[in-house]
Amino acid sequence: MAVSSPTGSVLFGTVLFLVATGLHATTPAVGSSRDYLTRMDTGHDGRVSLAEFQAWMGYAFARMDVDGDGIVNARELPGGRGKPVSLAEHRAALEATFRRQDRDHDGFLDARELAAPPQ
Ligand SMILES: [Ca+2]
Ligand SMILES: [Ca+2]
Repeated sequence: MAVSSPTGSVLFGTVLFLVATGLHATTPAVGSSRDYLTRMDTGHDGRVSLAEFQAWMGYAFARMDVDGDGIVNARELPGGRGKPVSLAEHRAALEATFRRQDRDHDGFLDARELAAPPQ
């Protein structure tokens, strides 16, 4: 699987970051969920583990944390406003999102679960 371009990754990661932090409600298009899964699924087993999910989203966090202080503050958020988010808070929010999306509670997100609206 080809690794996406940095630009595409940041765009995608930013969208999911916003979903994960509840700043913006976005329903991923069903047609693109397979592509999302392919990009996140670094183990190539057709599903996304919590570690893969957090690693992917952590990458987006790192890109957004321009000054590298471990906190994405309002200045660094799209639109320049919003509540500051620490990496620990971000990871906790990601885990909560992951658990909610994992409808069958098998510890992985498949394409269908990834495509589901935020729970
Ligand atoms: Ca920062
Ligand atoms: Ca699952």
